[in-house]
Order: sequence, then C-alpha cells, then structure tokens
Amino acid sequence: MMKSWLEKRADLSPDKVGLYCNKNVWTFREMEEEATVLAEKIWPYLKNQMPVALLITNQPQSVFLIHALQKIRVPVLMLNNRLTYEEWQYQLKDSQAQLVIYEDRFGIEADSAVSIDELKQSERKKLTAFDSQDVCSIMYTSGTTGNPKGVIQTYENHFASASGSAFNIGLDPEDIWLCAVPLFHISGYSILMRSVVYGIAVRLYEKFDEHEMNNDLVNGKGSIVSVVTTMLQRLLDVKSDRYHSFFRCMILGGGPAPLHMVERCHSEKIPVYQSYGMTETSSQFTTLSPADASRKIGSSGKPLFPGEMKIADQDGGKCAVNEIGEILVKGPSVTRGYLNNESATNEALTDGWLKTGDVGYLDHEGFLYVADRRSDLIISGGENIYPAEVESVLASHPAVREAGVVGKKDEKWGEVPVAFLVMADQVKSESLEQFLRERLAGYKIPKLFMFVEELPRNAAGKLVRRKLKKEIDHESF
Ligand code: S0N
Ligand code: AMP
Ligand code: MG
Ligand code: MG
Ligand code: MG
Repeated sequence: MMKSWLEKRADLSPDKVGLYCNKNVWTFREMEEEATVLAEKIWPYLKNQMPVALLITNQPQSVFLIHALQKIRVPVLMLNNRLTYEEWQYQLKDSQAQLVIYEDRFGIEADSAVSIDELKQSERKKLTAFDSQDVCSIMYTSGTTGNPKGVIQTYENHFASASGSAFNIGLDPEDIWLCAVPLFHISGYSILMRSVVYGIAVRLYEKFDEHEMNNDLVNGKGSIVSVVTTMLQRLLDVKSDRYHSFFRCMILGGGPAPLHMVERCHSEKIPVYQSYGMTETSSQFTTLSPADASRKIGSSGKPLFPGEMKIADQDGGKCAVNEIGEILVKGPSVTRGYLNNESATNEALTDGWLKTGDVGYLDHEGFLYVADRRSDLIISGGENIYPAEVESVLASHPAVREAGVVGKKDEKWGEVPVAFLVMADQVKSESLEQFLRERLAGYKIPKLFMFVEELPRNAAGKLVRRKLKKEIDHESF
C-alpha cells in the first residue's frame, strides 16, 4: 500500500503548518489525522474503484476530504458547485460515480449520496489494502459542440505540474500559498498538491474577498497567490498600500489578461506571472516571469520544465516562428484523455500531443502569445461558457425557435454571454431567465437578449457566430 502524499509529507515535516483558514491552523500531522478519520469513514461506503464525486466549497473540511480520498486512492470527480442539479446529474451519470459526498447546503438526492454531516456520524473502519489507482482527479470541461467531458488527471500529472511550477518560481520552505480560487478547479486543487509535495502551507479562503486578501498581502500573510483576471482587477480596485516584501509571486491564469492590467502591475511592482494553462494540463503550462515581462508584453511565457509546445497549421504541419496556428502541448502534466470517451480522447491526442483548440504563436525565443481562444469559448470570471450548451438549452424553450450565443466584453467579468433569439412566440426576458436558471449555472445565463428576425448562417446552414460577435462589438449598451 503506497503512502498518500499527505501521509508522506506528515512523515517528513509533521510539525510544520500545512493549512491556515480563518483563525485556525493545522500542522501536516494534524491534517493527516483528520484525513485518516475521514478515509476510515468513507471506505465502508465504497463498492468498487469507480469515481467518488465531491460537492464542496472551500473549507478546511474539503481539504481533508480530498486527502482522505487520495488515501483510499479512488478517483475523485470534483463537481463545480456553481452548476445546477441537472448539470451535476450529467457528470455523475457520465462518470459512473459510485458515491457523492456533499456539503449539506447542496442537498443532493440520489441513492448513493452521503452528506458530510452524515458521514461524520458513521463508523470508522480500518483501511486495508486497495487497488492502487493512478487516476487522482476528474474535472469536467465542455467541448465546442458536444457535452462536457471528464478530464483525467493522474498523480503523475499533478506531480509533474507541481515540480514544473517550483523549478520556475523557486521554492522557499516558508512559502504560504493563498488559495481563494475554487478547490474544484485545477487552479485550487493544484495548490493543495503543491503544498504536500513542497511541504509549504496553504492559506485557504472560504470566499474571495478583495479587502481581506489585500490586507493579507499588505501584512505578509502569503508569499504566492493564484488569481484569475476578475480577482486581480478587484484587488487592484482596493489596493491600499504596498504589498509586503514576503509576497513574491502572483500567478495569473485561467484566461487572457488585458494589457493595461499587466502594465499597471508592472508599474506598481506587483510580481505578476502571467500563465497559460488548462484543466487538461493540470494547471499552468507556460508562465511568464516578471524578469521577461516588460520585453514580452502580452506573452504568456514559455512551457514549464519539461513541457513542450508547438504551433500547428490546419494540415497539422509545424508553423514557422510568429506564424499563427493551433497550440499543441506535450509532457507529463498533460492529461491522458477524457473519461469513458475514447473518441474525444483520440481526437484530442496524437503521439502524446494534445490539441488545445486555442490559437496562438511562438516568437523567435519560444515565447507563447495566445491570439484567440478555443473556438467560441467564453470565459467569465475564470468560468468557461460554451455557446453551444447555452444555445441548446435556449432552443429547448417552447417560445424559442433559434438561438445564437456569443461573448461580449465586460469590465467586471472579462466577458459575458449575450443571446440572439429568433422567437416562435413572444416571451418576457424574465421568464426566459427563470427557465434558464433551472437548467444552467448562473454565470452561463446571458446578460442580454437580442430579438432578431434571423440568425447569420453559412451555405451549409451552420450558425456563423463571428457575425453575431461583430454586431455585439459594434453596439454600445
Ligand atoms: C471571480 C469569483 C471569485 C467571483 O465570485 P464571487 O465574487 O465570490 O461571487 P459570488 O458571491 O459567489 O456570486 C455573486 C454573483 O456573481 C455571480 N458570479 C460568480 N462568479 C461568476 C463568474 N465567474 N462569472 C459570472 N458571474 C459570476 C454569481 O452567479 C452571483 O450572481 P447571481 O446571484 O445572479 O447568481 C469566482 O467566479 C471565482 O472564483 N472565479 C475563479 C474560477 C477559477 O479559478 N477559474 C480557473 C479555471 N482554470 C484553471 O483552473 C486552469 C488554469 C489554472 O490552473 C490557474 C488559474 C488561475 C491561477 C492559477 C492557475 C494555475 O495554473 O495554477
Ligand atoms: P480551463 O480548462 O477551464 O482552465 O480553461 C482553459 C482555457 O482558458 C484555455 O484553453 C484557454 O482558452 C483559456 N486560457 C488560459 N490561459 C490563457 C491565456 N494566458 N490567454 C488566453 N486564454 C487563456
Ligand atoms: Mg462576492
Ligand atoms: Mg473550465
Ligand atoms: Mg424551442
């Protein structure tokens, strides 16, 4: 039986602080004890090696649960807690999850579901041998046309990602990594993995609050922080003072960063590391160091060790320097594929090279510039929205004949979805919104509905979202 990474870490540095949250502190030994108790309570619920789903918020308890499930070495499906019941159901079914462990506030009704409160009441049973699983976590992301797909993340993927990051930004045993990003995204989950691999503490926030984080950065409560653009903007809006000298690295990821924001950070000496990464690469894949930042404005950096990147043209040939094409990635942090979905896996992966669907170029020194997002993907506050998914829910409304969804620039979220609708019957926006609320996560609901006579289509009858986007970019609201 292999030791879990937390157990190994607790062997190495038992008395070191591994977790801060609010006023509470846990050493690695204490975390290991918490995780052991939970593992011994979860274990009796399991029947096989199928995934266990977790529906949690950012709480210390969730950290212990994640480590408990790693102890049992069962794959864990991390559910995005902003989704609706229907959206969770899809992932549970698709992944063939055997059990859902949920925070009571979510009240999941399923045969094989247990609330954390219930779990705590149940009996402990000593962990015995189990089949060692190399799949650690599963996170769903959507395809351009089809349904959400479960990205497989192995222990090897997480280890490679954690080491690649450390080789780049360096490692200080006193580091404290601030985590206000969700644990169910790789942005948050990867912080937990780095913590046990490096032996450094995480300061966990139950909720992102720019004032609280600003105070912590000013007062030296953290040395590294992971943020998406929306969070960084909110931090800049309330910045009161110089950040403490202990603070050395702000990893900015999850989407593009506006140039003015990056420039402001440089002028205020905020150590921003712009990165490019995705669920499929187990977090940042390329990162731009502040040292290179001013001469490489707009770049997302170079691949972390030992990752490789290339740009491919439409026929799969390699693009020249500065030539735009599809971004392909290869390396030990790259997923081996999508859960229970061989065709999607085969389509995305060839000889270990993953097609990201994103478009960009490499300059003569190998720095990446992302030119365009994965086809049609809208990113709002670090959450992905696939137009096809929103369109199909819209079109299922009896009064809607056709729908087209595109992203519109937004000060707060970066981008928000806007819907163009061809109606069969009249209906109020509010009633449409209500219909959507029951079926889609809040951030996916269009902020604006445009009623039109027809949608732009090409000769084959395919929706041309590009034209809708043009219309939206030219309008002012
Ligand atoms: C930006 C956040 C913090 C906003 O959440 P907040 O302020 O807590 O909102 P709530 O109080 O929960 O809700 C209030 C209303 O706002 C709506 N809302 C919330 N979030 C969004 C959103 N994103 N878009 C649109 N609307 C939103 C709510 O719905 C609510 O409205 P009503 O009441 O009408 O329902 C929050 O969104 C957040 O935490 N975002 C970050 C998500 C994230 O981490 N994404 C990254 C995913 N990508 C990756 O993980 C790969 C890259 C990566 O690994 C990485 C990324 C970043 C940094 C480092 C790395 C790395 O490589 O390590
Ligand atoms: P997710 O898997 O949810 O993290 O989404 C990853 C996607 O975010 C990528 O495929 C890109 O489309 C987008 N993205 C991440 N980093 C950047 C970046 N630096 N610039 C532009 N888009 C990015
Ligand atoms: Mg808020
Ligand atoms: Mg996503
Ligand atoms: Mg309809």
